[in-house]
Amino acid sequence: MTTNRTFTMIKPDAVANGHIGNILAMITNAGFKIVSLKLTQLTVADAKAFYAVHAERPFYGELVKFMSSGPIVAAILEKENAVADFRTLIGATNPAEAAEGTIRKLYATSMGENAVHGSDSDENAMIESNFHFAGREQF
Ligand code: YYY
Ligand code: MG
Repeated sequence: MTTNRTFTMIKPDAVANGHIGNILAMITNAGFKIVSLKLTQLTVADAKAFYAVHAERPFYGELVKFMSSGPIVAAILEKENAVADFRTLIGATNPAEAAEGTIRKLYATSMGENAVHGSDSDENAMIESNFHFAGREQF
């Protein structure tokens, strides 16, 4: 089932560096509608659970530490073909490899601190959205 929705986080590096407004503008200018939005912070336990799929990877500890280190913006976005189009808008995981004009190219600090998250499938978009937002917060 395709939901035409994806889930994103503006990560602690981009929030700390003052990029919330510019990143949200890029997202809406690219045709995404914001259907849920909040400034929040993950606990260590939240970050471990959110990234549980990466638990065996060598970068997991750093990832959990970073993602719980400061406030993030969580959002659910709606657009036709949302998951794939949003991955295109954010660019490659490693900002050094991200295409010109992508959010990570413009705003990421490093591979680990790469400014934004984007869901990788419709199924994960739904799981991640429900992790962060109650049903009554999803418009
Ligand atoms: O989906 P995406 O965020 O582009 O990458 P993932 O492979 O899902 O990894 C999640 C997250 O982990 C990534 O955004 C940065 C970090 N990471 C890392 O620090 N080092 C790696 N070699 C791979 C990923
Ligand atoms: Mg991923």
